[in-house]
Amino acid sequence: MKQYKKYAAPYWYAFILGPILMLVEVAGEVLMPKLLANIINVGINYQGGEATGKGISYIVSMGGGMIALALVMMVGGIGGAFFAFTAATNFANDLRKDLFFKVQSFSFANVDRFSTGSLVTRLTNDVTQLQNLIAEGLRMLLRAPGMLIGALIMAITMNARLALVVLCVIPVLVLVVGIVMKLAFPRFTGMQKQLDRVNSNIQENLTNVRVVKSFTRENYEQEGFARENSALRDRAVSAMKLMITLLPIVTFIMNFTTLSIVWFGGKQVLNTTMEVGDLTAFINYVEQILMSLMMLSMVLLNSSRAMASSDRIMEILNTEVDLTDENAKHKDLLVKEGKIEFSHVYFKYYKDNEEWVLSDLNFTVEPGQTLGIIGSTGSGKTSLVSLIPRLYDVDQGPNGEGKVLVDGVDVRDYSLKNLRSQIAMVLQKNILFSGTIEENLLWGNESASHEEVEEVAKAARAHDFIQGFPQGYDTELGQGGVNVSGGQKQRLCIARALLNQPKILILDDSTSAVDTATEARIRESFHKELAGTTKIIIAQRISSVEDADKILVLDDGKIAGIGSSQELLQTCKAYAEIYDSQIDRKEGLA
Ligand code: DCP
Ligand code: MG
Repeated sequence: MKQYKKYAAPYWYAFILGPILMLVEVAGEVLMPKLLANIINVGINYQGGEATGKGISYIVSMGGGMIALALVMMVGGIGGAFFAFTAATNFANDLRKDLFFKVQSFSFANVDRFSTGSLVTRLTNDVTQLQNLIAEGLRMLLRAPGMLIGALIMAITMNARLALVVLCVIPVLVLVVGIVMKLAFPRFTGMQKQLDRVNSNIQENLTNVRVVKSFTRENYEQEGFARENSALRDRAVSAMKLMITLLPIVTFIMNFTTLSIVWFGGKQVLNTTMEVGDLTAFINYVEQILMSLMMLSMVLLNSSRAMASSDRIMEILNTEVDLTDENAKHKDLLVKEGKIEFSHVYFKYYKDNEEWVLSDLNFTVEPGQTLGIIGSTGSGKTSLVSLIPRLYDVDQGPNGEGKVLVDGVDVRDYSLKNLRSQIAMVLQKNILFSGTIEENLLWGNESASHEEVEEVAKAARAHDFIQGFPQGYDTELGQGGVNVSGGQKQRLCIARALLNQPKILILDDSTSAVDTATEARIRESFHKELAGTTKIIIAQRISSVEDADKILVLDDGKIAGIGSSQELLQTCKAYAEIYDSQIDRKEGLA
């Protein structure tokens, strides 16, 4: 609750005015039957088949009062609803924005823990649940208790004996509503959880619709979705069944009460201990009392739904971002040279695991040099390079603190912004965003000119095929870059990374879909145009890294060998094996 305070604080006036204006409406509602009673009792005073009251002028003035009151009520009602919605929508807006920022600040490790579907549901549906509760709550907060208390007081002062009937009915009603709610609570919580599953299912299937189709799994996925979807329906129906029974039961109790009032009240009227107008008003008050109890129970019920949502929102807000630069010693330091040093580096993704993903890595890459990394899948290549821009942090190894140093400074001592702005990394699973090609390339550096964009496109050997499109650089890319080929996409991603003129460039298997001839030309332009940039190239093909200054052979998270291709052929058995297998294959194909 404390955490929500800051979202409510800027709109405090709406949070206060909403309920207060609703109270104005309630006050009118409670007064209305009294005025009606006055018209009947004093204005008409129908007795013995004749109206003996004060007559038409009194009735008109009372009626005028009722109209004025109705106007005030209308202003209160409209104003109250307006402020309640203002408060709720602004609260939700700010909260959603903060949640989005929070998710953006998540480290890779944080993101690994939530599914995308669940994050989307939390930022949309769960926030909406809270918003609805606030809008409803603010309107009912004073309205329901106000009406309950107001109507009770009016009823008791009007006829205390008759009010006893109401006082007897209230506990019965509270009991019925209580039982229904106790049964409904878990059903609503279950419904919300199931909604989460449906949303996750939709999310996953829509994002991966291509994979689903290529494996012709549509039927299977449809069945799966239908199952989750009907489970949601069943849960909604089971929750609603209770709510549906509640209303007729309450109506029955209300009718029964009205009947009792008419029975006892009618006797009093016949005995002339009660006036006809009072009886009419009394019935109105009884209805108001029972209605306000209903409203209260509805708010309680909805709040139980919103509480489940609130927990899920809090889970995001309370997630500790485990990778920050708060303790960085040199916040203003920029990466100038691009020297990379690994010293006793140990790393694993799940801290409870025994096995290290990377163990005891020691090596240095001088500024401007090219380091090739080669190794079987799962050997830890991607993990190794992720440590350089601090996508993950080094772990405490068995023999002391390991470190990744850039220009001789621990990467944890740079500000994240300064560190990452100088390190361009083309991820293994890279994606483009919807927008034009030029817009996508500008991600690397928003202030770059068109000439600069063309230059990097040429360096990445993307210029020619971009020119081949009818719209050239203004070609619209579909979401994720669906309308370019795999190799074209990789070259666009490389160009995007180059635009920032990074000190360190990391390519994680980024030319795997590019033909060898084009790849050789990309390497050639790297050689010419990125002479000062330190380059790390992860590849499956020996030919991609053969001419690197150094090649690092990774085997099961350990360095199996490091050196030039010539040296490794002599000293590293693992390298020689990969070399032979690939050269053999080439000859076999020839
Ligand atoms: N791993 C993990 N959690 C992640 C990523 C990886 O537990 N978020 C595990 C899977 C592997 C090991 O870490 O056992 C090393 O994974 P890498 O991605 O570093 O492996 P490579 O990049 O070498 O493999 P590939 O050539 O397939 O890209
Ligand atoms: Mg990898």
